[in-house]
Amino acid sequence: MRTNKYLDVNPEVAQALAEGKPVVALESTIISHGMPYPQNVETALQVEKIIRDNGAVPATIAILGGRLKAGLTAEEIEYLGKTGTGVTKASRRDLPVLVAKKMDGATTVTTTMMIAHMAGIQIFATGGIGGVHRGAETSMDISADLEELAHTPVMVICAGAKSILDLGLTLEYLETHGVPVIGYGTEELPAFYTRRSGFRVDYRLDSPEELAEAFLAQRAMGIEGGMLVTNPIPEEYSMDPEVINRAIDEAIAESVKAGIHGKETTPYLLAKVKDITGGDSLDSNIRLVFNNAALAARTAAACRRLRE
Ligand code: PSU
Ligand code: MN
Repeated sequence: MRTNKYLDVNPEVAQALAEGKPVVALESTIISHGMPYPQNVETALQVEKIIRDNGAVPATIAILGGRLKAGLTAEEIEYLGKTGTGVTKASRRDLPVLVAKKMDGATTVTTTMMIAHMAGIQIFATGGIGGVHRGAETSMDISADLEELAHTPVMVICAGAKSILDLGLTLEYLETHGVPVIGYGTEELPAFYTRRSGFRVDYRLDSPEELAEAFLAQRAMGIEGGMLVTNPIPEEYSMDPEVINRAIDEAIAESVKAGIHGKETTPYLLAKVKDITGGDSLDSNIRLVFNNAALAARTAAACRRLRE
């Protein structure tokens, strides 16, 4: 925990942390840049409910008026969802100026991990992480999320990564930086919309208790960095790999043609894929986030039991 004068932990989250109760962090770029309004707000509120139903307290994270917020009100979530891409997508490099200038920022996996750690929250659920983009050998576009996983002691529970990324290079990068990549109930890295990618994860673990044991061992040994848990989308919501991969290829071709680069790339590709698949991908996206939220809450509860 690295608390500081810019951090506001909401009272419910602060109380849960003080009592050692399970808390799960959630990001806000998925709200502002990852989904359209109003589904983004509905999803964010439903995710919080799922976390409560599974025995933990949700802490959605964002930067509002220069304050680092751990735990948002429903009104604040509505504001972020409605403002959408009008809110700055905030990665590690953005924090100093956003805070100094009292601006708003939607937190990515990177900044959600940072602020969760400042608040003392160890478990974080999201949809997908950033990674090494296809063509990174020339663009050098590698998400800061991977670097954060290498340094910040937070468990990130996601549905793998979308094949807008080069999944093989993403795994290589994580290996180099010492980040354990766990498959939840699978030996294969899930590819977000689909359960399979053709790439193997480092380890398969099968229960929240096993996840908690591995994470607490990492902490007890003082090993720097976090842990990536990849949880496959439930079978009934997974997409036809051919359909989704064709949509992704088309989205990438359009982004190249339109000259999209830098931090715009990921939001642009996500929106294009959604347009091309006519909203089917949005439905899958929502379902997999629900699935990750439930696993995160159960894992946070398992961490608590193991600590007692
Ligand atoms: N991938 C998704 N959905 C998302 C993101 C990534 O499937 O919403 C968001 C997350 O906030 C992630 C960020 O941390 O995009 C990565 O952006 P970049 O590739 O610019 O680092
Ligand atoms: Mn990038």
